[in-house]
Amino acid sequence: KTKSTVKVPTVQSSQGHCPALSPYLRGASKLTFKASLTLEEVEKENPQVAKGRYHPTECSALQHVAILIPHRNRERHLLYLLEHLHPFLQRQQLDYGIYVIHQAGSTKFNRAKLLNVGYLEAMKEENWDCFIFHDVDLVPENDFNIYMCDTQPKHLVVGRNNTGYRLRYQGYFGGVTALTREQFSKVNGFSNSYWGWGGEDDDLRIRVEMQKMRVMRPSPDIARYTMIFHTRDQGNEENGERMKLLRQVSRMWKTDGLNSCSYKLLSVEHNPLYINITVDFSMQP
Ligand code: UD2
Ligand code: MN
Repeated sequence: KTKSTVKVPTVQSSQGHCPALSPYLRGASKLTFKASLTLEEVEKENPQVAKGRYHPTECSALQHVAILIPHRNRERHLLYLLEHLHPFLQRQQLDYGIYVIHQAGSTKFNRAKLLNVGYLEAMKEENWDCFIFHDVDLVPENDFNIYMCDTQPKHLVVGRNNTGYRLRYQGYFGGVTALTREQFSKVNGFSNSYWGWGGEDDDLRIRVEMQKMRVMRPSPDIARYTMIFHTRDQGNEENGERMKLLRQVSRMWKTDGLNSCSYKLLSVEHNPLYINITVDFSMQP
C-alpha cells in the first residue's frame, strides 16, 4: 500500500543502473482534475522535462520507454494525462519520451494505425526498448504499476473506476499495453484496417497469441485507472466490420501492419512536454 517514507539511496555512482524498484514510489494516490489547469502550469511543475523527454540523473535507467498516445480533439484529457504521467514516470526512474500521435482532418479515427505511426516515427529518433500504447483518457492511480516491458506483452489496465475495477473480459487487451520493440515487431504491429471504434485491441491480442506469447498483468490492486468521463467521439463510430476483421487475423497479420503502414506525415513538433506527430490518413483506402 502507500509508502510513508521515501528513502533516497545514499551511494550512487554515476555509471550505476537504477535499482529494480525505484525508491520514489508512493503507491495509491487520490487523483484530482482541476478545471482551471493550464499547459503552462504543467510545464512549470516539470522543469526537468525537455522536448517531451526525461532521464534520471542519479542512475542509468533500466529501460528507454516511449509512451505513444493516439489523439484527436481530446485536449483536456491530454492535459490531465500529461499532468499525472510526467511525475509518475519520473518517480519510476525511467528514461522516457511521450509521443502524441494526432490524426488530422475528419476521416474516421484509426487508433491502431496511429500507434503504428508512433512506433515508426519514435524509432527514427531513438532505439527505444519498450513501447507503452496509451489511451489519452486513462490515468494510472498507483505508481507501482511500472511502465516497463517484460518478457511477455503486458496489459496494464486490469480495472478502471467506471467498470468497478474488474477485468472486462478474459483476453481483454485495451487501454494501456506494454510491448518491447521486439515483441511489437514480431507481431508486425497493429492492423491498419480498423476504422472507427473497437476490435483493434482484440486483433493485437490474437497476433500476440499466434506468436506463442502470453499476456501478463500486474496485480489487480495495482493496475487501476481512472478514465476521465467521455461519450463516443464524432468520427469514431462503432466499426461494424470488426467481427469480420477479427476472423481474418491469421490470414492478414503478415501483410497488414508495420510493414504496410503508409501515411502522410504533416509535422513533428518537439513541444516542452511531448512530441507531437501529426498525420493525414485521408488518402488511405
Ligand atoms: C476502449 C479501449 C481502447 C480502444 C477502444 C476501441 C479501454 C480502457 N480502452 O476505449 O483502448 O480499444 O475501446 O477502439 O478499454 N481517441 C481520440 N479522439 C477520438 C477518438 C479516440 O483521441 O475522437 C483516442 C483516445 O486516446 C481514446 C482512444 O482513442 O482514449 C480510445 O477511444 P475511446 O476512449 O473513445 O474508446 P473507449 O473508452 O471505449
Ligand atoms: Mn476512453
